[in-house]
Amino acid sequence: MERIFSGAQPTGNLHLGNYLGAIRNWVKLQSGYECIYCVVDMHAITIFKEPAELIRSVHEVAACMLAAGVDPKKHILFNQSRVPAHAELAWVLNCVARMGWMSRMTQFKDKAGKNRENVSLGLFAYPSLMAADILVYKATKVPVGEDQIQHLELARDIAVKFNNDYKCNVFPLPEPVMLGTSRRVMSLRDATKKMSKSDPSDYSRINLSDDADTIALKFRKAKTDPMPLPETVEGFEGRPEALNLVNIYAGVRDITTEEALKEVGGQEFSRFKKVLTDAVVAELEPISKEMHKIAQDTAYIDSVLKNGGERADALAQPVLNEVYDTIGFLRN
Ligand code: AQP
Repeated sequence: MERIFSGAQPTGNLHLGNYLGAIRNWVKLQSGYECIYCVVDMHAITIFKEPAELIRSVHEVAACMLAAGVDPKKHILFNQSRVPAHAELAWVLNCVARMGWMSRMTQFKDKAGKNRENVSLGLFAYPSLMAADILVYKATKVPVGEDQIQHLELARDIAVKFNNDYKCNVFPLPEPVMLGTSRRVMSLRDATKKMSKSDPSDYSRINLSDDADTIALKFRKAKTDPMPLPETVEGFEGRPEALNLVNIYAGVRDITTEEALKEVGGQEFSRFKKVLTDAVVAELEPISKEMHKIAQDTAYIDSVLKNGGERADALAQPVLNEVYDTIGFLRN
């Protein structure tokens, strides 16, 4: 059976983009693949985070994954720092990846902005740790949102260079898996930017923990334009906010944008936003309730993550040993 790896950062509340772009697909893929899902706490410290806040976020993100339907018995759910092989392989991959490759990563450019000289070395090396996350399990499928495609291509480039440099075939090449219409959910305040945990405005995103009233308020305040919704997709030209809201509707209903327009095309935003709110609340409310319940029981979450970490470690260690043997590290 093919193996899947994917992760989410504990950097704040998970949002509708994380859910539609990644986590909902993780759940679907559980039938048909051997899945390893990870709360990537080592990635989260590339930008400073208070330790107590990091612990709270790891619990919250794990609770959300469990509430959404990740099955920790049939599959593996753990937090990254429990498995040292991620960091160990990342060092090897740092020595394979090229500075020029890393410098072209748009997420680094976006996050570092004008502050490039002062961001952490970890933020720059982030994609190499992400490559290690995947390759240390020889995972071949990686469900991600569109924003992570460039990092995944880099992981493939690193795997190819490792195999070529050491004249071996240690790493299979991982491929992205993107399902549904919500591969890139955009901000509710500025539809040219992706919906993100780190956006300073809470009105830019729908958090999975938001209640029905908050979701309704955020959609009421979402940026729109004065025209009614178009009847066909061509009518979205120059209307990114309209396209984003209709795509969110299509995403939660699990239908195409064209099918969504058959239902809501031509509606005024005031009417459509109510329809959209009802659809999003119907999808998120059960998850949000379950998430609040699970989040109360941190002992349960810790036991899931510990058990998952032990099982992940058992899969990762032989791959790391193979890498060390390949590159000539003496270990006996
Ligand atoms: N807006 C989005 N639309 C679709 N998919 C998205 N993902 C993230 N944002 C969107 C997907 O969610 C998964 C987990 O993402 P992550 O936690 O690793 O962090 P990220 O991609 O950096 O997302 P954020 O929310 O923007 O976090 P911050 O603000 O902390 O950087 C990934 O599969 C991602 O593609």
